[in-house]
Order: sequence, then C-alpha cells, then structure tokens
Amino acid sequence: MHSDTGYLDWPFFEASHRELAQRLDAWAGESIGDAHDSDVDAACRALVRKLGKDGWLRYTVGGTAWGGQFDAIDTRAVCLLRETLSRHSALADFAFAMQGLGSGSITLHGTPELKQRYLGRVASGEAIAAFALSEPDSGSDVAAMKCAARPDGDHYVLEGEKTWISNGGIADFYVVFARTGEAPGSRGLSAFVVDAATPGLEIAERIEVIAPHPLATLRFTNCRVAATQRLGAPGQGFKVAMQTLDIFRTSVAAAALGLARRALCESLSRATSRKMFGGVLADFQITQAKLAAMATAIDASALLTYRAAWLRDQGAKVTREAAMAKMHATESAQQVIDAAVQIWGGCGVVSGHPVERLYREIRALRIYEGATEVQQLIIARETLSAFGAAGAA
Ligand code: COS
Repeated sequence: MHSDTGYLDWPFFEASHRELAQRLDAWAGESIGDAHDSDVDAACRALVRKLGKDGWLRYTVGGTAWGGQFDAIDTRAVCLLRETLSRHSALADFAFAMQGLGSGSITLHGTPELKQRYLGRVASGEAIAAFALSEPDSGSDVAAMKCAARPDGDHYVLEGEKTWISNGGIADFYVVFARTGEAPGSRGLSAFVVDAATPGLEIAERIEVIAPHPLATLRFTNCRVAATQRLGAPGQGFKVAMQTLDIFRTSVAAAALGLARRALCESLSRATSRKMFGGVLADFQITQAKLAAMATAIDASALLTYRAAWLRDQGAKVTREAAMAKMHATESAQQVIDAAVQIWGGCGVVSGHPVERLYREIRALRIYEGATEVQQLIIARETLSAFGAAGAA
C-alpha cells in the first residue's frame, strides 16, 4: 500500500522510530491485512493475542521490569504504531490502543504489585484492558461523575454505572474512576483496577456503533474492591485520568492520521486509473485541488501530532499540544475521507469498500477521549492563561 514515508526523516524521530515504523508496516501487510469480522469480539481478542505474541503491545506499557519495551511509554513510538496500524486496519489499531489506554493509569500510578499483576499480561496480550471513565451524565464533564466508591475497612464498595466503555464485555480488567468524596468535584475522585470477574460488576448493555467494536455499559452493585487496587492517592483520580489522556489523546491524532493517509492512498489510486472525458480523473484541476487539500491537511496533522509526541518524550506537559493535535487531526481526517468518498463516486458508498469503512471509522474519533469541543475548551484555556501569565492585557 502506497504511503508517503518522507515524514519519518523529520527531526522529531530517532533512527529507532524509523526502523519501527518500517518493520510494523511490513508486519501489518502480512499479518493483519484488513481485519474485519462479523464477530467483532472474537476479532479483537485474536488481534490482541497476535499483537502481543509478536511484541507490539510492549510499547503500550511503561517499565521493562513489567514487560514494557522501555521504562517510560515512548509517545512517538505509540503514535507511529497507531498511525501504521490504522492505515492497515482500524480494528487492529483499536485493539492496540485500548491496551494502552486501559493500562496507562497503572503504568503511571500503579504500585509495584499492581504493575506486576497486570502490565506483563497486557504487554503479552494475555489480558485485555479497558478504561472506564464516562457515565450517562458525565462524559466531557468528568468532575460531575456519580459512580461512587465508599471506603469500607480495607475495601471500597463501588455503586453506579459507566458507559461507552471500549472493550466492555471482553476486557479482563477495567480501570474505573469513582467518587470517593475527599472534596467536591474533581478533587474527590479516585481510580481503581477492577477485575472483570469481581462480584457486583456486570455488563448492563452492549452498544452497537457505526464502526463496530466491543463497547458496553457497566453496572456496579455492591462491588467490593480491595483498597490495594487503588491507583494513586485517594482524591487524585481526576489527575490520574487527565495524565493518562494526555498520553493517549496524542495517539488518537495519530490514528486519525493513519486513516487519512489510507484515504489519500485510495484516492490517488482511483484518480490515476478512473477514465473520464478522454483522460483520467487526476488530469482535472478540480481533482488536483482536492488531492492538494488532502495532502496538506495530512502534513499539518502529522506536524501537530509528532510535535506533541516529541515534546512529551522530552518530559514536557503537553495538555495544549495534545489537544491541538487531536482536534486538528480528527477533524481534518473526516474531511480528507469525505473527499476520498467523493473521488470514488458510487463505489465509495458501497458497504465494505475501503473508503466507505473509513467514512464510518473516523467519526467516533472526533468524540471519544475528549470531543473536539473539549479540545477547544482546553486550547482556549491554556492560551488565555499563557496570555495572563505573561502579564499582558
Ligand atoms: N494533567 C494533570 N492535572 C490536570 C490536568 C492534566 N492534563 N488537567 C487538569 N488537571 C488538574 C488541574 O490542575 C486541577 O488541579 P487542582 O484541583 O489541584 O487545581 C484539577 O485537575 C481540575 O482541573 P480543571 O479545573 O481543569 O477541571 P475541569 O473539571 O474544569 O476539567 C475538562 C475540564 C473539560 C478539561 C476535563 O473534564 C476533560 O478533559 N474532559 C474530557 C474528558 C474526556 O476525555 N472524556 C472522554 C471519556 S474518555 S474515552
């Protein structure tokens, strides 16, 4: 599959990143192709096992002692992996990404015992991870969550619901955020690792979406979780969630970038072969204008994405840069893919055609892990606060 790899020469990357992207591209071409299955649960389980067996999931966890590739999560590597996987198969990217999002809070805040128990199995693909933050009335407004965890001796008792939980129904454990009440709002939340088999945790409902993947609503009823399963100090759950999202939001941008690159590749192949009015589609300036806009949007997304990834790998706080990358890459990928459907004409809306699938697959990325409107809020806040801090008025 043709894809521009010139960006790998940008100064954001080390030689090891270039080698990683090329090796994964070759592997994905041979091993996953376009992974699609009517049984999405079975397809995801198989993808997690395969990604784990061949070593790719090691990049989703931090700490070589626990099975990670490096001691800290290398954001550029995660982004290159997601970009490459999503170019080949959105479902393979999903399977990879959720191992990272679902275990990222353990990498960042787990005790050695929790790291020992979970991270190695995430890295090998033996355990499937999930991140349980959203609720029916608390998606963007995390501090409004109601799911409660009441201390009870050396346990907490969880009561409430979580929804839109990716890997819900197939996960072996969930990182669950709940109100522990140390203070109002965002200062009264804590995070816990809850095994899927814990009594009192049930899958209340499976949710079908336009690009199928495992998704569910969870219900906790008198669900007892040992206090040793808590991640970070009591009341620090909001920060645990935000720090985890700071890593993986940038990687959502990378996934969108991969989908957009695939759309451009499909468009180029169509534009140079589709005969029309005595020439091919690509002869027409109206098509060239579309291709130019697509290529420029892709480069702009790549620059924002790898700037955020590189900055984070230098140890910087990247709340603003990650938000910019996620917002721009997902929004512009939607436009690139829409143009690809237009270039493919009627074929582009036939069920199962690569661009028809891309059209469905991109949509949710503008919503999950912080909708575009949340990214706008974050970018504006950070920009205003930098202006205020500079003393300008
Ligand atoms: N890293 C570390 N700490 C952070 C942080 C970050 N990225 N972002 C915020 N915090 C801290 C703040 O510094 C503040 O600390 P103090 O209480 O010590 O002052 C605290 O967390 C609360 O922050 P803030 O006042 O910004 O909280 P808000 O409730 O206003 O948060 C947004 C607003 C919208 C930014 C937040 O709720 C958010 O990101 N929502 C989207 C969540 C999401 O992605 N949902 C999708 C579900 S996951 S698939």
